[in-house]
Amino acid sequence: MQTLNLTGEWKLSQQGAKKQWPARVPGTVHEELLRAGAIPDPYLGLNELDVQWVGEATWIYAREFNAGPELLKEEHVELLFEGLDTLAEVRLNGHLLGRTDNMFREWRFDVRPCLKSGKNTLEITFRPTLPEIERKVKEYAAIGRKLFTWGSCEHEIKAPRGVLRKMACNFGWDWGPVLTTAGIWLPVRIEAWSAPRLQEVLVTQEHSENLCEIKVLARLRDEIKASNLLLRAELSLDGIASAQTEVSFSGKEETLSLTVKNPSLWWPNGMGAQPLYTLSVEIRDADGQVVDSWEKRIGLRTLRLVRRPDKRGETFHFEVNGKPFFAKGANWIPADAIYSRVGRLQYEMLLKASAAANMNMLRIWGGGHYERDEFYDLCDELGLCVWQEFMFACVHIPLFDKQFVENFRQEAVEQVQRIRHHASLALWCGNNEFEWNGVGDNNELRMRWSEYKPVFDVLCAGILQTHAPQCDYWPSSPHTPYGDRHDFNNPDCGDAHVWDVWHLGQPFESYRTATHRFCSEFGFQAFPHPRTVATYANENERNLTSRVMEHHQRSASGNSSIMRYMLDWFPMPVGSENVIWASHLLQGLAIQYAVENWRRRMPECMGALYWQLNDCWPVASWASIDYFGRWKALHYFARRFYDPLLLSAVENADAGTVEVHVTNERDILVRGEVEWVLTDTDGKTLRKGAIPAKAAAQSTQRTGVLTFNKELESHGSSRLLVWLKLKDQKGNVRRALATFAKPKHLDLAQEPGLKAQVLKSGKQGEVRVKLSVKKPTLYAWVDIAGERNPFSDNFIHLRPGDPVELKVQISSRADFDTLIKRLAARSLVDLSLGNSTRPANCNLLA
Ligand code: BMA
Repeated sequence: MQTLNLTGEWKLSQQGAKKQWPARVPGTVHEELLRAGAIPDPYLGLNELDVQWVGEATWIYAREFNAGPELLKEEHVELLFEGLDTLAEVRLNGHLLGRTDNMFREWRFDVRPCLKSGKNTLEITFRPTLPEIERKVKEYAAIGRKLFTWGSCEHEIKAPRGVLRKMACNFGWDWGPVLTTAGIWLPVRIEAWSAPRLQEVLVTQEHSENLCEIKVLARLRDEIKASNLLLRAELSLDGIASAQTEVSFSGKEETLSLTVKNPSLWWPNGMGAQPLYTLSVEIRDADGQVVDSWEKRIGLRTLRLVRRPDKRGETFHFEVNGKPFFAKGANWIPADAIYSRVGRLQYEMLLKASAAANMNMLRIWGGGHYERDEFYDLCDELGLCVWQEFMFACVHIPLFDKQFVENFRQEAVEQVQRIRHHASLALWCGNNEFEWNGVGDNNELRMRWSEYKPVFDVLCAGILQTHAPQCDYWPSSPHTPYGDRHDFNNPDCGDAHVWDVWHLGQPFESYRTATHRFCSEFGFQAFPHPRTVATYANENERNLTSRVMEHHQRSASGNSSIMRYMLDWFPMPVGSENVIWASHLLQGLAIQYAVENWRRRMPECMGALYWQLNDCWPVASWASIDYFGRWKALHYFARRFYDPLLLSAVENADAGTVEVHVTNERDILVRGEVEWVLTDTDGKTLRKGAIPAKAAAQSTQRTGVLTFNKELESHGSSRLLVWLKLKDQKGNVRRALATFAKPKHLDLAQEPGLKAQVLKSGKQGEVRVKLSVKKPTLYAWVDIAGERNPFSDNFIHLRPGDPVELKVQISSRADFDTLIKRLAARSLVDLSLGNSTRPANCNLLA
């Protein structure tokens, strides 16, 4: 096959205007205009409002290219777009090749009739989306069908965007700007061939003890005339061949098998290694010439969703290589609203941070776009299982329109085929929250069950069965498989979106009574890192109620919810920077409450994926990592509460008790002890002791209950702190703290003597910071201006006489002195004292 790559330099212009800008393909109009300085950065201040015209205009991408005569000699010559966003008209040398209406499909056009040898002109016109949405709405109204959008924020396009196959959050979301993009967002090329070509390769695996049988089904695009072709497959690991075989081709498809003895199995993060075998498939002609080939990296593993009836209802857990595991992770949204800018580096930054926080699963939420191949490659490499949704979220879609459904069907087949070989792929799911809010009979503003079920129960499941038979399918998130389908969050079966805290205003404590089987969404907002806020709000605009701060908060109840919960838990912060930090602590605490509870309920609960991992612009949101990649406190908390070995405590202020729990997700028994020290808030030890701790592999144990009712009576709940430290047989240490009063009511020393000593670590690019205190200190954190997320841990509790050392990754080449100048250490008490730039009491020890 010959290919002519058409990515690279194009020209962009607005219809009716003379001016032209250079455009890079793949890309989007917003990206180009921004690069050319033709629009202000929509992520700063209120600029987003000034660039709305971009999404309302018609844009033309054009380029010239030369086609050599050899291309035209081939039997088939096709122009292939891997992705067009969204309403495009494609013209070659003035001939209209076709119109497109789905951003998630590839588009192929036969160009033999109009391709010339020599110079050719390609022109793609992108129409704005809103008039098309309006046209469709009218068309549907004429047949008596209405559509609606359920929005959650003020700044969003209210038109029923679900009529188009385009990234839903493009029209605004409760964490995202309104930037209706257009562009050639994925590679484009001409493909020309005469010899037989592979249409698709489907790989399946059967595992038995120490053996993996791989079946490779290869299908050709066209029926071949003579059976003189050979299909050959080879599997190798780290360049060493582990199996190879070949068969002769007859007809249109052929299957061959490869047997791997003692396969190196692929495991999710934290459970083992992620070996990736290279599988290459070739077809050769009678002369031994390779006429087409296919190569992918696969992992040898089984990965299934297991649902078995039990006394409560039905289990919902994932099993890898026959082993059940607790899914720990977060929800993924597009990493940039101008999504064409996201490259491997940004993927790598976010996915490595997920793995570093002990996550093993991400849910690719249905309101964005299917991610690029690099994303799934990195998930394979890092052991991050993927819960993949079809791109539907919180919109009414015209399921009654056969053309719409057919358009989606083609998209689904292509996307399922594209990512099915990935080791990390754990599940395909139909949509986000349709069964929550979108479907309901006897209401003309809901989708009808009779139209919903054929698509989400039957069509999608069938596509998976045919094109990825070893990947499970789940109709919606959340979904309840039994009984009344409206009971979408039934705790006894299926997955659940647990929004009692935040959206329903319940207290954090309510998480502790939630008994759901698998929590695929729950969350709490915080502002981004102060340095990120500084990118969009000037110093005099950082009060929460300023127009700019409100603009960068898209949840209608966002700021008031943060403040209301803040008053429940923390001392009133003084100054806008401290409000930000307090929101971080609050968010971390909320999600810690939730996840620790569900991990303590293992195996009844087997999954917690918080809403949300990342941001698509600088904004207040539920994310644990902000748009610029800065970790909020939650991400450090996540690293602790997702640790395979978890020590957690449940206090009961009325009874004066503290339950101590050890959750052990490792393969070995944990044997050790939990040392406990009861101090007053001045740090004076009142009582101490140790309890034996034992937790079998893959289990969670309540290892003891400590009683402090006498001390509670004599000292009062505001003056007691229970410090817990688990030490296992291998010397691993995990810490936890229990209190009987909320942080705001604790009688903590205002001058705790927090000291940060910078120590050389001996490793390049790394130093250590030793944190110590004179008085008990809660949520001590270190921040180095200019560094992104350099710490091994942060936001920790410190007891006098028990210092903690953090490792610090230094990206800049700063010497020790400058580093110390840029380092600040603070803790909870600083929030209400208004200390925002308190320099750390630093010592340098070489
Ligand atoms: C959910 C999601 C998103 C939303 C989030 C926060 O249920 O599916 O639609 O952004 O809540 O409101």
